[in-house]
Amino acid sequence: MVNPRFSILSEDFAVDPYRCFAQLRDQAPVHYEPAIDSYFLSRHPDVKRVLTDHEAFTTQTLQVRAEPVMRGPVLAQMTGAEHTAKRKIVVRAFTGQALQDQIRAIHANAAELIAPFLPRGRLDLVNDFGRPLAVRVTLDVLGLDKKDWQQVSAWHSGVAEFITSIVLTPERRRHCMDCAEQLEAYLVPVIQERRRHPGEDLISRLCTAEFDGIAMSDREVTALIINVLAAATEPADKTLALLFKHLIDHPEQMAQVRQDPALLPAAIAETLRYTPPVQLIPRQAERDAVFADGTVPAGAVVFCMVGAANRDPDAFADPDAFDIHRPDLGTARSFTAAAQHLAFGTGLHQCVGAAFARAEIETVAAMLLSLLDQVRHAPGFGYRETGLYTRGPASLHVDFT
Ligand code: 2IO
Repeated sequence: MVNPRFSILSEDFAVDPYRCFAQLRDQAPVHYEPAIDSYFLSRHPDVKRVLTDHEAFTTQTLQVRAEPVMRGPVLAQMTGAEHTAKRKIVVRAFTGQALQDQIRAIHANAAELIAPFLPRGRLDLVNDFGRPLAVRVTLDVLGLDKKDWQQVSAWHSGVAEFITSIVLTPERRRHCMDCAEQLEAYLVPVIQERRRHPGEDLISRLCTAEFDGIAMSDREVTALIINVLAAATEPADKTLALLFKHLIDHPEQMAQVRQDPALLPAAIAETLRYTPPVQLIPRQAERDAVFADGTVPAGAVVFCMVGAANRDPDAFADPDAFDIHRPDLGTARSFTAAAQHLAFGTGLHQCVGAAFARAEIETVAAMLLSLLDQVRHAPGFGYRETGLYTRGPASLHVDFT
């Protein structure tokens, strides 16, 4: 038995969830959390089953977890022909020529943001660089005005807090809703303008695209813009900082990646497996579901624990080691539907931005590796991660040159 007082909501778990995962998988693979009336699944095969059995486990819970701040239905809520058509519209906006243009924007943003820090020899990779970069790249992709980035960033924080919090006080809920309402009011005139004068940006594509005769309403475009804003921004700075943290902590692997940049995708894939920035994926049980360790009742909310599943010894050998050479990683597959790690989810609703995410982290990491010679932890700062739903370093102070 796991300590009966063990809780996902405890301070202990928040400080370091990774040290609890083995016990959860072994002794409570279907862990019930009474305070929030939800089930937490930690085994790789169980998580995979929940994410691929779409009949038994639906995304209905997003109606309360996301729709209020998204201001409409997101892609993950849709099913059938509508889902297929609209997913294709979004996929197109994030692959092919569109992706090539986005890589140029990523490059330009990163170069501009890093420049002032180069003479100083020190920066906080999360707060000085990663977070502003993530927001600006997303704004460029969407075709929104970068001069508004601080305002949009503040609204985004409120939206992200809503979808990623496990418990929310009525005051915080009000704050998040205010952010979402103001963001919507900012976006509606932009959408109307792009419908009249479409450009090459993502908002224009969402406004004008049609697939099998299916196009999007203003409400759907708004929801998808906020969906993309959150999904492209929230995990990006975390992944970048975690990649550098792991490479700094494993100097021999850092040296290998510097020597052979072709290893960078493996380093990114292993970072996503080892420390996925999105730790939880919610689903709702359509009917009673029996697992080896217990039953999840119909209607219950189920959280897939991606971090725990990615370290299941049934899926990866020596799972608690960071190893960019691990034979079971499958780097090329790692950013596709065939991925063994579950950082992008799996099944029908697997991340549409996986190729974009890879391009973003790869472009920026390659640039930083060549600019930040001898990058290492700056002494005296300590290291702390925050977040249960999305999780990453609170800061990452590094010295270089
Ligand atoms: C609102 C956690 C930022 C997504 C959700 C339906 C968002 C959806 C995810 C990721 C990252 C977010 N869920 N991306 O887990 O689009």
